[in-house]
Amino acid sequence: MHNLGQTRSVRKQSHLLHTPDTFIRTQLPGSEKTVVVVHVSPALGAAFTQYTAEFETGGVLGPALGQRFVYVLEGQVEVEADGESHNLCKDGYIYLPEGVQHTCRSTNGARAAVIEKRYVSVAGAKPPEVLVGHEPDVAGQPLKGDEDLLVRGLLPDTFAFDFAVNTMTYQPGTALSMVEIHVMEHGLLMLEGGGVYKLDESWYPVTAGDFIWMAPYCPQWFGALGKTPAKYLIYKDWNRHPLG
Ligand code: UGY
Ligand code: MN
Repeated sequence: MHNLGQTRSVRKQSHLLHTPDTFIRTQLPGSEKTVVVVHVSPALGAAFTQYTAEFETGGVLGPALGQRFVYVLEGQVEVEADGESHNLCKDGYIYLPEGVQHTCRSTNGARAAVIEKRYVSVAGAKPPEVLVGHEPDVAGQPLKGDEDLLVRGLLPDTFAFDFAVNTMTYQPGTALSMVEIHVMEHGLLMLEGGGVYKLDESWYPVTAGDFIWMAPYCPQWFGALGKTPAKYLIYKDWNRHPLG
């Protein structure tokens, strides 16, 4: 059924709201039985790409262009890298450095959020190695002392890494304490619950399954609504000099 041209999706200079009704599935070179929804890429002005990979039974993802971060949303993904095999289940994640040969396969089908970015090296910091984790095992840190807004940093905050991926969990009624405006861009996937996102001059109702891209300096604020916590996975470029 068509919806008479209505959608919550919006594409503006400073941000994109990408809702599931507008997702188009494509395939990437080297993939088998796996489709992707590319949410953001340099085509939109971003310095990274983020997509959702949907693996059928026995699906395989093609090679990365740059570093790759995989976060499992549903099902299981088996990753072979550096001669080791890692079995990731829901909320499991892996960081794969640029140039590391690997395969991502799902025996029984899965969905995963995938981020790729060319690595920017920095003098004095050795590039990172493969890192595997499970989000619920990461200790939540209150944001600016707010115990109702917990940030889980999924990657170590060291100069070896040129990006950060965090989850942020808001208890119902909790909001960012300020409108943020910063040089970093964001890729954000709503994992649970919902609320209102203010982006630039616009206010958007958002819910689990939505994706948001925020360009550098996009004014941003979020308040959680509803009776269950709101949670999102959020990428930002990090730890590098603004002149590159
Ligand atoms: O890390 C961040 O910049 C985060 N607080 N931004 C956001 O939630 N929009
Ligand atoms: Mn921010």
